[in-house]
Amino acid sequence: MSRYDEAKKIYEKFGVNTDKAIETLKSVPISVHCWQGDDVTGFDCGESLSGGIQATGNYPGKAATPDELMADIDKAFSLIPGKKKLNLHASYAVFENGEKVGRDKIEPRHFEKWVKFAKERNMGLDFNPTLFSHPMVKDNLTLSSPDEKVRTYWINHCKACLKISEYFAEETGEPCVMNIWIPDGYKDIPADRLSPRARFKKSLDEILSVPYDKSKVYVTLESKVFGIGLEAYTVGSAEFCLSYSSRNNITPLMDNGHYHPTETVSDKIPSLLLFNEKIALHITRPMRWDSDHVVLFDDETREIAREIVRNDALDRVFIATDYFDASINRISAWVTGVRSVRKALLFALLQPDGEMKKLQETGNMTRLMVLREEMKTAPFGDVWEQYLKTSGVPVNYLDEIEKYEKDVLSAR
Ligand code: RNT
Ligand code: ZN
Repeated sequence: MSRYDEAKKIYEKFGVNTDKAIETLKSVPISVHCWQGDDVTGFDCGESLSGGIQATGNYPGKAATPDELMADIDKAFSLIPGKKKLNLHASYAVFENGEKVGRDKIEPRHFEKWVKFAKERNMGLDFNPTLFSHPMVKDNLTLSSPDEKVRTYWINHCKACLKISEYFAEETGEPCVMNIWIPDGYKDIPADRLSPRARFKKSLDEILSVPYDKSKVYVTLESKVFGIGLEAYTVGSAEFCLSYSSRNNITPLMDNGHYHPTETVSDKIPSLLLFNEKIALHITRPMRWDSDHVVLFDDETREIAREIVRNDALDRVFIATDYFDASINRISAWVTGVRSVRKALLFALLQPDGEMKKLQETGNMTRLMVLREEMKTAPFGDVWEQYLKTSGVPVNYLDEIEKYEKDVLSAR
């Protein structure tokens, strides 16, 4: 009997069908961020990374052109199992023949190359306006700036991004999630916390006043607690973003690096599911701050996955990754992180949730604890390997990446 067959039997004893878990997992899309490939640099204006986020490290071989980034994405995606979408930022616009336009004037045609890339790979696209790393970010403010010129510039940018998102959805035949995140905030204690938020609110109203096809584009709003250099005050706080989203029927997005260290996104998921048709996630790994470390198969990633799976919400949660490590091979970082999310989802699909819920409802917390611990050492690895094999990707991915590093990356 193969290791998988034995594992299957063991899980059966817990009332868990491993074949079914594997099949379910295959169709769950994960939106993979393009920005792991080049440390969030983009191609449009050559400014260094700002907005209170940081990619640290200088591992050689970083993608510097659209072609390089696309080749790296291909390499990474060939080693990542399951259905994928590609998540782009506006700063990844491809300007050709010496043309260059401001972010307030970008058009679908500046993303034609990406659409072609996605279509050839049968993949959907998600999108993000880029409100950082740009000279029009004034005093760390964009949509909440007191300077009307600055605000208008970024409002027009977001409006342009809505059009591009619609274009993505139409071309790829898959809905596009467009996520708005602004870095706006103050390093030190502000004199007025209300006015910037009032301006952000008005700017969002203006952006969303443009009609767009809500069955094709899901606008999400991402909150944050603080950024580097913006420690005292963040305009787009959790309360602001949640309230705005629910009042305006857009989708809230939670990034698990954006909360106080003992808060967990896993605990927030069920609350949001009760009040929203859809919710969105940026899965990352914060280490002491919003450090955007590569996602691992750790406790909180598993708990996030479990809240999605046991609440039967796989089709209600837009799952995306968001991390950037420049200190290790970037392609390996990509693959390890996205595989970890998948692994967590498989782990979640292999839990006897019905039994566990019953134990909780009947107050048998002793047995619940013991069962939870027992499931941790069930032969998960064998089911994971079966999933990889039946998804057409190798179990070991590093050899191939090391070869790619030698042949391609080291020549850059
Ligand atoms: C920043 C947010 C945001 C960015 C990306 C690049 O703290 O998490 O989602 O990481 O848009
Ligand atoms: Zn994020």
